[in-house]
Amino acid sequence: MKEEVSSAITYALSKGFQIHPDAFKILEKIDVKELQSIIKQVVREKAKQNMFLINQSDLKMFVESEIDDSIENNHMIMFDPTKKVTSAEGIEGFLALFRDRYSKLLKIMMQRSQSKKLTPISNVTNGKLDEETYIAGLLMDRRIDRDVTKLVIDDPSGSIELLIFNKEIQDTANSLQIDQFVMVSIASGKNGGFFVKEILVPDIPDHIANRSKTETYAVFISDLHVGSKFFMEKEFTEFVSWLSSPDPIARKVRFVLVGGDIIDGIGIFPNQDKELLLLDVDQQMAKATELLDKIPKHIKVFIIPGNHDPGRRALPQPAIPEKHNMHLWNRDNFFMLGNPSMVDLNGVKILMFHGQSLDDVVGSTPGLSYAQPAKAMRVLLKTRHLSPIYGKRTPIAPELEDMMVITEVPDILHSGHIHVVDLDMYKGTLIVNSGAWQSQTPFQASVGISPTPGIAIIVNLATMKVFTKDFTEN
Ligand code: D5M
Ligand code: FE
Ligand code: ZN
Repeated sequence: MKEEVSSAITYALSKGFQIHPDAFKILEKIDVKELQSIIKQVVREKAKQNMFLINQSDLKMFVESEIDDSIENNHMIMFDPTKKVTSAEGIEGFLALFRDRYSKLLKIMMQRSQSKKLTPISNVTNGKLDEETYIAGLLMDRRIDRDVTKLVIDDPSGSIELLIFNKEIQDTANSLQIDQFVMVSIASGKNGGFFVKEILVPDIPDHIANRSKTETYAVFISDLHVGSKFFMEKEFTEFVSWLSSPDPIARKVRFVLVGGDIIDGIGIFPNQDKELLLLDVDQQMAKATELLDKIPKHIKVFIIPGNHDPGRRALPQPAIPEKHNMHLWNRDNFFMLGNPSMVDLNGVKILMFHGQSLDDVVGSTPGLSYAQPAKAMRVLLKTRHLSPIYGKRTPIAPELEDMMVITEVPDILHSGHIHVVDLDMYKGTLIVNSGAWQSQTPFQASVGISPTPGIAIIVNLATMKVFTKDFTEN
């Protein structure tokens, strides 16, 4: 018997465990370099359940050849901004960014029948209009003047001010995001000017989501905030051990998606150091790496950054730089991606976006709140843009291409940032906000945010059935 195997057995025996004869065979097959940490993990798990016999099923998942490979785990990275982001382009860049936003969204809008009646704004300023005239552009301004709502819309040919008198259309106008793309049917007013007859937004079409051929599970998490005094290490460790437990669902997990805010970072908000346990980014990253490293190798892990992670803050964000977590970058089953990114898992298209812009969307849209982030995520799908509002709290880089446009309709839209678990289904797209692993911070308490931490979201990619698993219980 190999020395590592006998020392693993000795360890288990010393903790009062028995080892089933079948388990010995499996022990022999485990990579000796990992044997010690695996046996410790199994002992800890079983002791918690008051079971002191280690059998075959407790060890199987640590042996590659014992993993059920009939469960498909195909992945394709469909979009990752990491290699595409450039340095700031200055004022030229902002014009280019908006122009690209306009042309990408116009292309999406062209699939609507009304787009045949589109006219450039510069052609409608002289007052003579056809029965049905549509213009399309970005909503630059909205003002409410007693009973009249005024909109300013720009396209590359010019700018136009429009009036709305109808209450219903005013409500639609009030739910629009500033800087979003709209298409509007207009008519000339009796006393000059133009008024709005109808507002159309890009939106996603009703569709049937793609499915995995095999019953494969994907787990969605975000907002670990490792390094914060409020990071829930115990619950997070429980979650990671669950992934290698004999639980029948855990056995079918092949993907874990991490939606940003891996660490708490340094200097992200005033006086943050009072809330930190680890005072340096590399220490925080090392701790996060140590925890994530226990995810078994047959599970593919996709990680995007959030506003607390190292690297550029402005959207789109490149992947967390390699120098901070070389070990994860080098692991074959870990994929460090930018924010936002799109991955195809067994045919199911998943758009991952940390969710910075949700603060602006919640803050500027009547009827939305932090308690229901999925409703705010619906707005992103309707605008076909992950960060429509420019110049508020969400920093957006002046790239030549607007990489935040939702060009392809996702089967799942995954965000975090709000720290509240919320699920929704919108026109065939599953919306997931994956909560957090950080308990309520004093700041969140002061602004009335009640997080729901310690919960993982699990999706069966064959059926799109979704359920939650709470690791704060017991
Ligand atoms: O964001 C955690 C939560 O706190 C999320 O709901 C947004 C909210 N948040 C973050 N910064 C602010 C400010 N400045 N005002 C109001 N609400 C805020 P996280 O990215 O984890 O810090
Ligand atoms: Fe967060
Ligand atoms: Zn965040």
